[in-house]
Amino acid sequence: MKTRSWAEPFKIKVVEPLRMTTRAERERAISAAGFNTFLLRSEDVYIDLLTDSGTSAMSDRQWAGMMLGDEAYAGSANYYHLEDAVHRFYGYKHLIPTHQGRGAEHLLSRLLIEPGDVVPGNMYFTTTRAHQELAGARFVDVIRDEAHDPADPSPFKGNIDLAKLSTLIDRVGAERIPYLCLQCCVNMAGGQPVSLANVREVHAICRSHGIPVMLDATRAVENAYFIQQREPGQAGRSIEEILREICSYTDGCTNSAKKDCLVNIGGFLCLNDDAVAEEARNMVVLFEGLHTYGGLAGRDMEAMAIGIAESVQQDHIRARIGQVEYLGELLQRAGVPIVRPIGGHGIFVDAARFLPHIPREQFPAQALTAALYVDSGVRAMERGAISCGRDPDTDENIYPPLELIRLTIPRRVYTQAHMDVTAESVIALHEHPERVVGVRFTHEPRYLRFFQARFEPLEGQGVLRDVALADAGQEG
Ligand code: PM9
Repeated sequence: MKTRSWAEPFKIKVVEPLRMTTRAERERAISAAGFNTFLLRSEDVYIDLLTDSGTSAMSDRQWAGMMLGDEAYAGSANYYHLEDAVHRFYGYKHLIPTHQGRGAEHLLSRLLIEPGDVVPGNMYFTTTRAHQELAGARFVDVIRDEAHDPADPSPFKGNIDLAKLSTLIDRVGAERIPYLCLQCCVNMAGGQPVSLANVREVHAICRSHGIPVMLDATRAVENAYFIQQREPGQAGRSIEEILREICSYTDGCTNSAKKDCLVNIGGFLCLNDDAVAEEARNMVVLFEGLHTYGGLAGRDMEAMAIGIAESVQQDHIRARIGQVEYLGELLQRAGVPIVRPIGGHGIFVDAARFLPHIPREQFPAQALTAALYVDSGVRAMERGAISCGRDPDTDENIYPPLELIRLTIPRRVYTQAHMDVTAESVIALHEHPERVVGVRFTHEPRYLRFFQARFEPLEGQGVLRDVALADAGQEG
């Protein structure tokens, strides 16, 4: 039987007009932004694929929930709704809301890490590692090797390498490992999921050494979908069931609710241990707010409680990942090098392969994000050496194996036509990659430099030469 097309499981009730810009306007805008897409004004962006964080469209039910905000300082009804949703869908015992994910990471790191500790995890994430390091720990990557190879098609490239984990435990001793950080749909690897079998095995190893497992549940729902689709024996199970099972092998989680949970702001820390939760509830008042709001308005917590229930619906998650796959397949068919298999929240273009003429020291991924913006007004994000930062011991730039740009798809925001326009621009650049010019730093902030760094192109004509100039450059 011929496969029938599918469409988004919603219709559009409110629209936000977009501004089209000219190439000259975009050249001025990116130059004023120091060739860093984080420093652009959003009004100068046509299709915004910077991030899926806080950029979702909320449903009419979530907006209705916003009107039910109970803005009492203490004991808001919305906190209890959120607690019910977290208990039901994630299953943890204690909930501490935070203003966003890094608020939860900050609390967890301060609570559990002693200076000199080691935190293993499946590839670093920028804010997570920064908080671990600020608390005095060193992050050690124990992800399987295939995660570092953009072309490797393994279905669960987020998996932890159990041999690497055991070797690390033997080398540093379990007492130096305050917890293992297990990330779902590993962001810097291309949104690559972990398998349920791997989570189970990691749990067993850590348990035998008394090491807690802390989940970064930011994209756990998307991870549950990949388990349902790709892992033998999981096809008949619901997303809700799989999500609960993932969480059941862990001792707590940090969560940026700005992603899977379909809200524009919010996060939470969950813990099963009563004593640690008691300390976290005490500490949250120092940094976020009272333990029943953690930096959020009541209405934000209500929208989150409703968003969590919507996030696990099969038709939602299928369409969400389906849209990412649609864009990825357009690019793959045109021969654009992207991370395979297609991951959860975006398409990650292999900038090192895309721009072989730009050496790593000239930051090809940073240059490509700027050039893409100049070409079409599409805003992407660098996910390579700039994001990775400097080695804390040597202060040298780290050049991770993956030098990527991320075309991140906000949830329920863009249409298939937006994906077509995006693909056309990436494909046009890929036809003449020599047009893109490398960049160097003009300003490098100390923490999480990718957010606020400034650059300049290595040649005077901007970051994207036109075709005639590029040809002349080739000849010369
Ligand atoms: N992720 C993202 O765009 C937003 C900030 S970094 C550009 O991918 C994970 C896996 C994340 C994440 C944020 C956070 C922090 C923790 N873990 O941004 O503080 O992807 O809510 O969450 C971003 P917050």
